[in-house]
Amino acid sequence: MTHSLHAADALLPGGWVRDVRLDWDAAGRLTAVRPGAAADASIARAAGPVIPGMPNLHSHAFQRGIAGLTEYRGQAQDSFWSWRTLMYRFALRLDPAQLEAIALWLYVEMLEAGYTSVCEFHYVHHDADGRPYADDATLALVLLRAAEKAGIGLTLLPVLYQASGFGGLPPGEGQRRFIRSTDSMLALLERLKPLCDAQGARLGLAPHSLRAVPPDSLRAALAGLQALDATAPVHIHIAEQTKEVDDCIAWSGQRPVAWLLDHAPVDARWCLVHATHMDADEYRRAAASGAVAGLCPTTEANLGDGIFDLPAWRSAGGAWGIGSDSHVCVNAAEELLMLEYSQRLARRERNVAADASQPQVATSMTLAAVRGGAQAAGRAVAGLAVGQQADFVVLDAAHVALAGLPAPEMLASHVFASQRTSAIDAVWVGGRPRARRGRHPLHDSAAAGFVAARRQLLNTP
Ligand code: NGQ
Ligand code: ZN
Repeated sequence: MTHSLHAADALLPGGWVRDVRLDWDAAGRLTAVRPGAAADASIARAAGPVIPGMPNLHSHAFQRGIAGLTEYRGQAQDSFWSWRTLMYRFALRLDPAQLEAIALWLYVEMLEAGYTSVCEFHYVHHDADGRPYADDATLALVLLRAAEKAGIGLTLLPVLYQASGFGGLPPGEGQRRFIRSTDSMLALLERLKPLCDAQGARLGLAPHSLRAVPPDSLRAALAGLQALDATAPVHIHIAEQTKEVDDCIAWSGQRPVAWLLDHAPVDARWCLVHATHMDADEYRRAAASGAVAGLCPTTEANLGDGIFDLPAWRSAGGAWGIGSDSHVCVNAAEELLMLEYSQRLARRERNVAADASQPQVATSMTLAAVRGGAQAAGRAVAGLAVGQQADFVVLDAAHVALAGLPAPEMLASHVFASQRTSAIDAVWVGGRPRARRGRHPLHDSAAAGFVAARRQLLNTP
């Protein structure tokens, strides 16, 4: 088994470096990262620039099954909320085998597209009637299995979901598969903890949103998590839609992010997913809390959420990462492109997410998103540095979009000018090759399983 790689160009946490030798141990952790290393004929050479693997900080695996199926106007004004109705309908039909087929293909796609780990925000817990499965962890186990088969790193975030709106409004029928008491959530976490540990997965908790989790439950669930693992990640959807902001103000007199900062111990363990609609004070306070902003640019565009103010967040020192969320796009490079382009469109500027210390925008964004993604994942996946996992992506230097360019422009072309084709040669997770020449070994079988599951689901009344 290979434990070393020579990269003519590698993107280390501080920037691009020439002639880097990477060494890792049998557990897949980097033990040495040596710039200026002499090429050694006995060590494999990367086929192009080596960049850190991207953690995907937000995924609802099952939604891969409806990607592309809600792109029609169903009523006079389609919105996030009408999309959600269609998505719920789909969630009600899913069985465990279908979820497994969808998740396996999704994770294969993620690996081929440069994501080396994923935070799974998992909220379909029960059977179609809303009753717990005989083994209450059934669908969580499906996700653990799919991640293990594909070979992607996992942070599993079981979701607490109890209400349909602020003030503890009772859940709707369409939400019956999501609903759990706080005690049953804590029992689920206890059951999952050793299984996650055994797989090298991290277990955290996701209160779905302030809409779905009343304050008392939020407090009790966080206390239970604290007892189980005081450093476990906590993810929450927040301030994604303006209606959520308005409803939160009507309920509490405060905007959602301000409310959360005042009522929960938000710190670096937290990932604020979307956080699209914040005022200037919230940008400053949320960034200062140390929490990661979980940006999902293509889903946020797809659902008409609004535009996150990245310069405000960056200037407040905020950490951020990217997620593919509803999976209308499963491609780390395209998320970065969408994020930067939304800023350009809103501000009529270029290269917004770069600065004097790192003027190459694709480089600057990749490094920031890896750092923030690793923090949100609660795993040692923060890039090419000793002690981190050997999770990396080798760009294809022979790809037409990249050939003959310097390494920073190769990454820029991968992100901004690869015409939606992949410019990835190989993807490694924990020191093991998961995709070669852009393909995962399970590509064909997982794709066939996915197509069959989706066909079944479309034919289910
Ligand atoms: C979700 N998805 O939980 O899947 C949400 C929609 C909600 C996104 N926000 C449901 N992208 O927020 O109520
Ligand atoms: Zn989400």
